[in-house]
Amino acid sequence: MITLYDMPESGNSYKVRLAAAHLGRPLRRVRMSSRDGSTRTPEFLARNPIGKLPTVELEDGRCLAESNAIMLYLAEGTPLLPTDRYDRAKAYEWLFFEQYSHEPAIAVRRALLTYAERAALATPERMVQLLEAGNKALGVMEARLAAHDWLAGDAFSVADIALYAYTHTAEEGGYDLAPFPAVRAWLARVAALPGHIGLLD
Ligand SMILES: N[C@@H](CCC(=O)N[C@@H](CS)C(=O)NCC(=O)O)C(=O)O
Repeated sequence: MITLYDMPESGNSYKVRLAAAHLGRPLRRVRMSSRDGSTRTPEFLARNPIGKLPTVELEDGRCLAESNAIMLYLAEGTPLLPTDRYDRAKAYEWLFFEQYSHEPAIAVRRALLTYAERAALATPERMVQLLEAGNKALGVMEARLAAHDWLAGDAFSVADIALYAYTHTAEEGGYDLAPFPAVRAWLARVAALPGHIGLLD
């Protein structure tokens, strides 16, 4: 069985758990945190030199990091990865968008507001800038979802899991989802799928 080095409240770790749940694939979970030094131990750095969660250890002992890479590994050959070449490339497009334009605003603003030890980093200028960047990312999702049920192609995929992970907790980062009705409808659609699990399940 694959071992997941897991941070329960982190959307990045949740992506892996949610993808595995949809695939009916059990994971052995090792609870860790970016906040208690456990990602800085020599044992963990041997598995992932960048010291970040999630990281997985495969059955043969090889390790893999980066939430979206791990999801792609799990999704290979399953309905979570579109078979059509263009739709698959669009799924990758959303994964890169998530890492560059969405998570660095929406996840970071949530961490600044909810992790007490990061409060000093939440300067007014930074919070405004993160709010603007996150709203821009939500606007990009809204434009797609206003006309389509799913982000890539016509079926639920790794793209939806990657974007769901931090969009569904965006309000904890101070984002107002009222101006994004198609995003809200999509969040409900994802949560209603058979196999869905919550962040803290
Ligand atoms: N791009 C990475 C980001 C992973 C990441 O930043 N993980 C955080 C928790 S959400 C972490 O482990 N931080 C530990 C540290 O920076 O020491 C991914 O998608 O997996």
